[in-house]
Amino acid sequence: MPRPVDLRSDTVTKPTQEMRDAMWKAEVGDDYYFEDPTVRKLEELASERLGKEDALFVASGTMGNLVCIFTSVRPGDVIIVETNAHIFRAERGHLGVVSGVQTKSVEGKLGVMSPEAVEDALAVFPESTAFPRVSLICLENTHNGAGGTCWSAAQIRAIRGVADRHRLKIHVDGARVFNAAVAQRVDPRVLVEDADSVQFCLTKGLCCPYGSLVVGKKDFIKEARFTRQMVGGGMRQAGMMAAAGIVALEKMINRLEEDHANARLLAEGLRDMGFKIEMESVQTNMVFVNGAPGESSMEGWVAELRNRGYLMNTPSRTGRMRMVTHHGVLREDILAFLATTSEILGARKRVPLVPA
Ligand code: TLP
Repeated sequence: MPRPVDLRSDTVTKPTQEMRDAMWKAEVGDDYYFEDPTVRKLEELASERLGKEDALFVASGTMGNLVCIFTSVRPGDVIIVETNAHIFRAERGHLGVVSGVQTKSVEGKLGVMSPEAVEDALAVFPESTAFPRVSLICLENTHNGAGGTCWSAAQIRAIRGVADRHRLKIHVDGARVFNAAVAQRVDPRVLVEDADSVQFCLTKGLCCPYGSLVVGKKDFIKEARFTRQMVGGGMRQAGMMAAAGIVALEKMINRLEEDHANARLLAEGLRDMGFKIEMESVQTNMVFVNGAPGESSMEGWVAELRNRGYLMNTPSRTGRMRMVTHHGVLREDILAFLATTSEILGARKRVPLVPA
């Protein structure tokens, strides 16, 4: 029996020993009074790493996106989102509930919207009395629903051109922006220089137990701090959590490359066995499988893997399923996973698992 491996998400990563030590020893204070030195250190490090004026520590990616969007819009505004954007599909509707915005979705190619498609979407809202104001374009880098795919700096620059022509702001949901930077071998600053606001998560592949950061201009972060307070996100001795974030930003980014290599190994191995995988979408630490080989079913395969101790997502109604590599998944685990899959498929040829 191989060791249990969790391929559901990179959110399952656990704090490293170095993080636990840093948390234990963290110097703390009441952040409401700006007296937590460790939170301040993390915010300074985040703004420096992303090349922005200031940063704000928030509870989660969802809170980071919510705070940025609420701070950038007025109720009734329209925001442009990609069809499968996380903020639109998977954040319990805070866009409507909290910010009171409407969304105009634009279909991207592997999650990347073209400037032409964004222009077309904007054409629906002329500047005239009856029409709502469009205020913000949201990008997701990496794009989770599209497969963990990357926006390049040039693609973002093209959207900046559109935003400038229409006087719009750009928000980047950069939950995994360091994966995008590592995969493209660029400084993360390059990927966010055209954004007005960015949120990134410490809790995905970076192994932290808690938190995201919002970065932007000083005035924006000042307003964002009020929004965070409004949604109950004000913090006290949060330096305990921020301490892990500092270790993440200093030590955990370069190793994301290993996760990407493992995802590639996984995708190629499954493709070679006949699984349906859009290889173009395998750019970082995610592999989306769109179908099992031949007569076998995704459900049957996943059930067999679960019986053997693998933690797997449930395939969607269309049979699509995401697997994510991270700090807790080694190259040997991927090789064992592929060997197990091959064994399951071999057995299935003799005794069909799922009746026809
Ligand atoms: N993504 C999670 C979940 O959807 C639960 C995952 O497993 O991938 N933006 C993006 C692009 C995200 O992928 C996520 C979380 C968030 C925002 C929200 O972050 P949290 O979970 O910290 O609120």
